[in-house]
Amino acid sequence: MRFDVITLFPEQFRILQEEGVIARALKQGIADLRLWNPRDFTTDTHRTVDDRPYGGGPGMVMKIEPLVSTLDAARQAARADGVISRVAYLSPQGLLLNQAGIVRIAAQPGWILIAGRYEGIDERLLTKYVDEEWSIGDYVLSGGELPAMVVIDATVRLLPGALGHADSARQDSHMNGLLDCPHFTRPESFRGQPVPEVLLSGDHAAIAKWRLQQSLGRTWLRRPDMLANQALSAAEQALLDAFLQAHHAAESQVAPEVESDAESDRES
Ligand code: 9WO
Repeated sequence: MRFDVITLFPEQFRILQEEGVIARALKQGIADLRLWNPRDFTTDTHRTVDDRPYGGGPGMVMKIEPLVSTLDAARQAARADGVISRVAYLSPQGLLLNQAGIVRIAAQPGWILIAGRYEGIDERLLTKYVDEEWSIGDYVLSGGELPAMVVIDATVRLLPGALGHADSARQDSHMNGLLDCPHFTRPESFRGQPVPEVLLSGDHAAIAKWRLQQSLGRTWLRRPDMLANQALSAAEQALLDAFLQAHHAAESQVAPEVESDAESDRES
C-alpha cells in the first residue's frame, strides 16, 4: 500500500517515519510513504504557492497550478511503481471517517493525500482532481498534515504484518463495532483496587465472555450511537442486560449522581 502526501511541510511527517509501529511497517516495506512539496513545483522566482481569495476576505488560498503539477508528478511516480492511486483531500467539510472508513481506505493500493494550509485550496482542484474529501472530526486545525498522519497511522496498522501480534488489529477497539474492554496488568491489587477476579481465573471462555460483556456495556453507556447501527444476538443482549442490571445496582448504592446524557437519552 502506498501513500503520496502533498504538503508544504513534509518535515512534519518525520514523526511517522522515525518512531513506533508505523515507522517499522514503512521500513519493512509493508507500506510506502512519499512526500511532495508543491513549492518544488512552482515556476516563479518567489516560489509562490498561495494567493489572495477572489471576493476578498482574510487569509490566503493555495494556488491550483503548483498543486496540479505536484499531483501529476505524484500520480506518475505511483503509476511507474504499478500503483493506481485515488486522490483525497483532508478538510472539515469532508466525509467523517470512522474505523469502517479506514478499512475501506486500506483496501485501495494507493492514495494521494492533499494536506491543505491557509484557508484551503482552490475549489477547482476539488471539482476536477479530488476523488474524496475526508474529515477526522468536527474541529478546525491549522492544516491537513495531522489529519493525513492520522489516516496513514490508522490505515497502515491494519495491513498484514504491520503489528507484531497477528490478532492485535482484529481485536482492537472499534473493529467489531464495539468499544474496547478494560485492560489490567500487575500488580493484582493497587491501592485497594483489585483486578477483576475472572481475569485471574485462567478460564478463557469466561474471560472472553466478560470482555464481550464489558465492551457491550461500555458501548451502551458511552456510545449508544454505535449500538443503534447493529443488531445484537440473543446471547449478546443477555450479556448487556446483565451488565446494565449490575451497573444500575452499583450506581444506586453510591451517592446520588446526575444521570448521564447517554442514559437520559433512552428508556432504561
Ligand atoms: C482557516 C481560516 C481562517 C480564517 C477564516 C476561515 C478559515 N477557515 C480555515 C480553514 O478551514 N483552514 C483549513 C485548514 C484549510 C484546509 C486545511 N486545514 C484544515 C484541515 N483544518 N482542519 C482540517 C481538518 C481536516 C480533516 N479533519 C479535520 C480537520
